[in-house]
Amino acid sequence: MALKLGVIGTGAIGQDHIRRISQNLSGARIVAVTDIDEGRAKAAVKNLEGVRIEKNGQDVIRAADVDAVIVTSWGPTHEEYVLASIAAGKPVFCEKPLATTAEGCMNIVKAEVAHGKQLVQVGFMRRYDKGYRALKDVIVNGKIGEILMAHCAHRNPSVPSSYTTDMAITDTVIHEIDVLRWLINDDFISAQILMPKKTRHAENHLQDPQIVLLQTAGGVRIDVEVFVNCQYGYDIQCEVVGETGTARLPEPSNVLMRSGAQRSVEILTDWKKRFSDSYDTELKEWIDSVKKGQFHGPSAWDGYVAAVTADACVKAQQTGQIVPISIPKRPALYNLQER
Ligand code: NAI
Ligand code: ISE
Repeated sequence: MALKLGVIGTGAIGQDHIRRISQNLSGARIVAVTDIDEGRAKAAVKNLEGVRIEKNGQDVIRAADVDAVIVTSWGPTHEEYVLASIAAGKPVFCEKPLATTAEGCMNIVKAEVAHGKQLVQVGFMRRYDKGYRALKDVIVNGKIGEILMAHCAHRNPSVPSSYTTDMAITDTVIHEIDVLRWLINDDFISAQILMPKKTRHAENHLQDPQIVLLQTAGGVRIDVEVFVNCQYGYDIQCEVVGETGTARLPEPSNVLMRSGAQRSVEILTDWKKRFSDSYDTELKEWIDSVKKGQFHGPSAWDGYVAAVTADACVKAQQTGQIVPISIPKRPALYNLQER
């Protein structure tokens, strides 16, 4: 039987998830959507049959025919909708960030622990990317020995003028924070940010690029270059260095062209295409988990740890200091989760 889904927020990623659930995946169908911009909600489902437009997110969550909820509205609205889904006992897939503050994420963790069963998954889709999964396989199977360091880059061609310096962490590097913790299977203990020479392509108020330095409890050192006005493309790099070798995230496969005395490969320009397969796998596995009632994906706890780490990075941006990160003991509810 198809799982019946309600979607809150039909902007860029909401529309993309609606399209993939309706066209690429089986096992679920959208029955209700909402957006504060009603026209956008209507446009998002204009080619789908039998989808209702609800007045607001709470109506989507309450609806008797909605088995599970997808939250793809703006970050500051996530906490309210995730808490309401838990209160209604409905599984909820929430795009990152789980909440915009660590305190908000902790409210969700506490509500889920009180409920006694996992219901929440956070949209950290890189854990579903074939390349990152291959990298994890190399690490877990000891193929390059103990991990010592990782060198990463997260580059976007450009960002809107509303993008601020802290968003380089909370909106962008948050993906590296989660995926590196998952790859290395260790929590972070400190963060520091270095500010290189600023690009002329960034707005006056935005410090771009930045270098984020993280250290894990086991002593692994990570550097992430975040450069959101790099102009040339959407480029995600990750190289892990172990005691006996190194392993690098594969490049997206593209045709190698020889033309005009050049050898060239296209570089993608947006996150939608770069992680398209990962989003498919992420939602497919989430739909299967909801049906089985067993969750393996990024949990509310992972959302909380990412938020605590991001807060430390933002403090490091503001102070120029090395900021310690302290993660409390993980509640037993999350101990069985695959890491
Ligand atoms: P967007 O601005 O394109 O879309 C958000 C939509 O939510 C808008 O249509 C807006 O009208 C609607 N909305 C806002 N408040 C609402 C409310 N209370 N009820 C109903 N609708 C509401 O933004 P985008 O890029 O789609 O991002 C949405 C979320 O997804 C953000 O949290 C973002 O960080 C995350 N995201 C995750 C990505 C990933 O790679 N996992 C990629 C892009 C976004
Ligand atoms: C965006 O919100 C995302 O989540 C993308 O995956 C990320 O690469 C981009 O930098 C963010 O702005």
